[in-house]
Amino acid sequence: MSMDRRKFLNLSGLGITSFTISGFIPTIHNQIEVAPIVAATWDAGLAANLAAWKVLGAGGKALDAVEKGVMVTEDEMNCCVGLNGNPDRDGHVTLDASIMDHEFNCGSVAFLERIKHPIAVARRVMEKTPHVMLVGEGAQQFAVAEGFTLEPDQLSDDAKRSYEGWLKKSEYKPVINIERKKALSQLDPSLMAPHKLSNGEWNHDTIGMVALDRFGNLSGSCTTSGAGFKMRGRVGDSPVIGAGLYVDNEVGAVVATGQGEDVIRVAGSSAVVEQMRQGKSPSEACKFVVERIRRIKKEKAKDIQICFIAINKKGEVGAFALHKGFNYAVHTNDGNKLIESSSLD
Ligand code: SD4
Repeated sequence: MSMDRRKFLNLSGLGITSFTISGFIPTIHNQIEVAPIVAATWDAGLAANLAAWKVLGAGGKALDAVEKGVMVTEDEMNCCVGLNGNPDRDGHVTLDASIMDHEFNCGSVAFLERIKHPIAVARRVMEKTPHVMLVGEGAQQFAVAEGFTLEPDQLSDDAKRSYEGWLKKSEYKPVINIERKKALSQLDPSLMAPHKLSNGEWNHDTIGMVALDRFGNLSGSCTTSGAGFKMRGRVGDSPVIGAGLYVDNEVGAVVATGQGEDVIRVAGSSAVVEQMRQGKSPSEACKFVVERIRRIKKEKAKDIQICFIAINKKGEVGAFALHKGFNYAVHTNDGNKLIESSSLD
């Protein structure tokens, strides 16, 4: 069936006036629309999903939903995703983000400083330039030319405390969301406190979101402050199309979180999409690629976390992680809930 036919299937010619199949809703005009769905990484995904749902539930486009959704997390004071995140080892917060729509349009920014909403800049790169990716100073210049405000070059109080704690040892170890509480306490117990949220949960550096809209179109987004205390200039998987994010509207959309270097190594999100193309369910496809990473990393796999969430064209969502502790939020017409991901251990 062609993509256009899939978007709206008119049943009147078939003499059918009403039926239901999972994921599809007949409208009063007898046109089948897809039931929208959005999924986002970690517990912060719950709030992000609510913003995305304002778009999707009102009949809006997946692309708008995934941009608006993750902007909530970029704004979050208690969250490490945007400018409130942990700095690099020179004390500067540098941000990565990417966005992709249902027609292989994509845009990303990397090593971007002092801009509050890198995801919105990534979308402008996609829509207003002939390029896919802008980095560093050039990305910042573009953002300012597009009217984004240059925020002060300063750390949030929490990030400042974390950085001061890190400076005591200045030891470079990736501090990625392998249950952040544990990772930070291994590094230095004094780093724990700043990252504890008022509800006792621990937050993460990244949010990734995938969505299907009523037109049956998929989109995805990913935004991060990257690995805390990374080397200056380090770019992770999140802005790398095919690694941190990939969308093929014929098949599905996938987003990654965790140790970016190891997601890049296997072109992670694209690899998950290819597994869904071969017929695997979203969670089977995520598991397949997580297992591949574990094989590659051998005993070093215990030191990293890798997680994928995937959505397919039917609106089925799945996830898989290398280790326990990864959760993701899914919003459908039935509400918004947090799901504990399956993992290899
Ligand atoms: C990175 N994948 O920069 C990101 C980190 C992450 O929650 O997912 N943090 O490698």
